[in-house]
Amino acid sequence: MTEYRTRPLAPRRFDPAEMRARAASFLDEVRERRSVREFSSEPVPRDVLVRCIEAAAQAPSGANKQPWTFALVTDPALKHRIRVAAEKEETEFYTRRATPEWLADLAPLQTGPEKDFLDVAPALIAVFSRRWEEATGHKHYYVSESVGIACGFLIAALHHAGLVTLTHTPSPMEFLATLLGRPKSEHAYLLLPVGYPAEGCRVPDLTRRPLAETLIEFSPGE
Ligand code: IYR
Repeated sequence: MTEYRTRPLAPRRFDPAEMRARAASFLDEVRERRSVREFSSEPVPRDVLVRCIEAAAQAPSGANKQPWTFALVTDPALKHRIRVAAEKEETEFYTRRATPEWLADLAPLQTGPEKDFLDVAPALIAVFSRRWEEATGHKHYYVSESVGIACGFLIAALHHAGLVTLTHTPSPMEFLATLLGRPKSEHAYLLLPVGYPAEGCRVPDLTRRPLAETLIEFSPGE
């Protein structure tokens, strides 16, 4: 029988008071996170972006296949080509593909086909999901769940580092794999412009559903 190596889990126990403080402070921090569409063009330190991507890649994944690739694009010419291709799809979306109901839901966000943030933001992170292993053709498992979790880590890491981002999903996004020369096995999952907010940046005044609508609980009887 094959013996698989294990190692002890590094203990991380906090007393309840400290747990409460940590949970509350994390909540405060994520509560402050907002999707941003008005970016400053100020460059961001590359090593910070790389660290955040490394944090994203610590996410759990189906059978630990880590079915993701993160493309970090800071080249202005390439960002511009991405913008042009994204705006082509978005124009199609806003003028033809979107249902009236969808457009009505988007109205408070004041979005439209113009995506200047793809030029202005100093960095774009294109996330690709890897549906199978290029070398062997073996399929990966729970790919979109795994990549979604990694993107959650990435968004939280960027916010924690003091950067802003937008989960941008021009649809369809095939142009990204083409422009960035990705293999057939990879599928564009998310496009994140990253940077600092523009001076005087404003965001829609949105709130989250109350916890009572979000959480249902099944506790042992009294
Ligand atoms: N992809 C388009 C439309 C869009 C769709 C949803 I759902 C949003 O929450 C926001 C935008 C765009 O990026 O404009």
